Amino acid sequence: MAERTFVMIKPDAVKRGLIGEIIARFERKGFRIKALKMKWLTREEAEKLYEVHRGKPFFEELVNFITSGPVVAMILEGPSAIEVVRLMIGATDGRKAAPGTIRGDYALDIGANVIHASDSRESFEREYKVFFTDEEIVGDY
Ligand code: 3AN
Repeated sequence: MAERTFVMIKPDAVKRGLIGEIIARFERKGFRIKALKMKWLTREEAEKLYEVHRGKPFFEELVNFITSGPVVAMILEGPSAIEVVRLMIGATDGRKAAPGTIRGDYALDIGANVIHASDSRESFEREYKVFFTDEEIVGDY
């Protein structure tokens, strides 16, 4: 059954010119892009996005990093999108992410790790709303 997930290409990947390569992987896999936007998050928006990590030792670093440059956010749709996209991005720590995954192929850091994707339905619902209104999600094509 078609499911939606939220994906964000982080500032490190945008600065390195990896937007196209990363989006191409999702297109080739067969996901439909339902919304797409480049945005420079404010501190307030970043804190909302990473709400669940508030209080953790790396929270400040995380918010600083994610607001250090523009990001590219998208909503993808396809079968088991949440689980499949998480498999495609790989482990959080770029050094441990399996080769062939996006982080495994492009990241060596745990903070600057190229990409974010929702890990649950609840995360998706919270995260996409930081970037998109429901009117910005395109219809079936
Ligand atoms: P994931 O993005 O794989 O779901 P989470 O949810 O554990 O990883 O962490 C959210 C974000 O916080 C990660 N994308 C990562 O960039 C950052 N992060 C996680 N752990 C650390 C850490 N120990 N030091 C710095 N940043 C971290």
